[in-house]
Amino acid sequence: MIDFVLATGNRNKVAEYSELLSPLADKVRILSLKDVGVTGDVVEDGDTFEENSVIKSSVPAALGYIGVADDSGLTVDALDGAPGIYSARYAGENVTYRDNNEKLLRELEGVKDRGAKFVCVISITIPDGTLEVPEELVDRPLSAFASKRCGRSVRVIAVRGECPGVITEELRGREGFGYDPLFLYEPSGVTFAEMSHEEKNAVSHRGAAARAFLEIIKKLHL
Ligand code: ITT
Repeated sequence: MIDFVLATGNRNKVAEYSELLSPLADKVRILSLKDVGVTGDVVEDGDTFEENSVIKSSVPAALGYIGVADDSGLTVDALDGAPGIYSARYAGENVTYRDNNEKLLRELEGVKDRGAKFVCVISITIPDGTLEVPEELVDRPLSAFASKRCGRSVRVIAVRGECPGVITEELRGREGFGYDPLFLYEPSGVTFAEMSHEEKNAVSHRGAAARAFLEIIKKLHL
């Protein structure tokens, strides 16, 4: 059994990942930051989803643990990709999902092109000596970035999942979190907030990234 420390403060993500990573349950134990004694917020000051994901997965890695994190967000075509990496704090610091949704609706008032996509980058940051990693899986620039942040030599593997959709004109549904009530998944004709966990995971950015991540984990000798 090997420990992965999931570096997130978002309880919804913990629930989604427990489900998504359940096929690994006999090999991998998922721990939280709290389980390894880390408290407090991580400052996400990267320029890309990839960098922010690695900034988070580097927190347990700096302590010698294998860190896993995701950075995710919504990019809206008519807003030049906003809110993007600022999705969690679109309407300001310490805002609610409702505040962010209301701001998005205001920004898109009268806008016809409502195309958008959800993006999720999962990164795993592996301190040297904890797990053997095939070289072809390693992202070199992100590994250098992470090693600097961790103050020790680490290797990073990163995967990206995306899901295209359309921003609705009003909130629809009560499931999920964040921008889900405004994100229409056109093939189903419903928003992510009108889907069950399973339905959302089957098509979502996080589901796509998690499946790619699982494939990669299978290539590691756990
Ligand atoms: P951690 O950084 O602690 O993991 P967070 O909520 O701050 O949790 P992110 O930095 O990845 O997570 O920000 C992602 C934001 O993007 C999140 O707060 C939502 O507003 C939005 N988002 C990401 N995935 C989403 C999803 O599946 N459904 C709805 N909104 C999502």
